[in-house]
Amino acid sequence: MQEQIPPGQRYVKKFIYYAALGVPEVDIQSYRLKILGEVENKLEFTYEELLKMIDTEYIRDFHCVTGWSVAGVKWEGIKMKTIASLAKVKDTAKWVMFYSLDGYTSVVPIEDALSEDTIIALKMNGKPLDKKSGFPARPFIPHLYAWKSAKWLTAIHFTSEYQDGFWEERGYHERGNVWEEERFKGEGHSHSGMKRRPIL
Ligand SMILES: Nc1nc2c(c(=O)[nH]1)N[C@H]1C(S)=C(S)[C@@H](COP(=O)(O)O)O[C@H]1N2
Ligand SMILES: [Mo]
Repeated sequence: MQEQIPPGQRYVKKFIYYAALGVPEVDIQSYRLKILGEVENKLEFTYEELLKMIDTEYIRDFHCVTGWSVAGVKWEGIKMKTIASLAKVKDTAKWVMFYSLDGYTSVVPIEDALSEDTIIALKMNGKPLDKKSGFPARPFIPHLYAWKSAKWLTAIHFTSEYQDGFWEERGYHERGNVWEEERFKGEGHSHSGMKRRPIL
């Protein structure tokens, strides 16, 4: 748990579910999570393999850029650092693009992707992610806004060049740090207040 709520956020009791491109059908038998791009070892994991790799459990809040936050969510998943060391990420990797089954994408800087608390989440509040929460997997980075948490995750692409994801293409921030209010591109520490109202 954090000691305080980030600026401009308010707590709500329940998650508000978003599926900008719809909720996809997932066939868990053929599902694979792929790790590719600026890595020495390209990898592919089945859902069973991912479950066996769970190495992290913690309680962290979840913050949507539109201003709602859910307090005290229990998360279980695999540290991105664990996955990165198996894949042997090259030092040419500067960004990570997350790809979802529905076509959604989100991008984060390598430093945030590999932070101590960054996980590939498989369970929330003691249960596998349910269908609308992104089963089987979604990245979770506690200090970034939740649009970076791409549901129905199918690939983690380490890249040397920046590329917009779904919401970044629509003006949302390259990093999206909740403590610095990086909602839209060009916003952050240096400014006070929002320039646009986030509506997604
Ligand atoms: N594939 C996919 N992932 C997504 C989204 C989406 O529309 N599609 N919305 C994002 C946004 S803006 C938020 S706030 C969270 C919402 O998570 P929830 O639907 O589990 O509440 O998912 C993020 N991940
Ligand atoms: Mo969001």
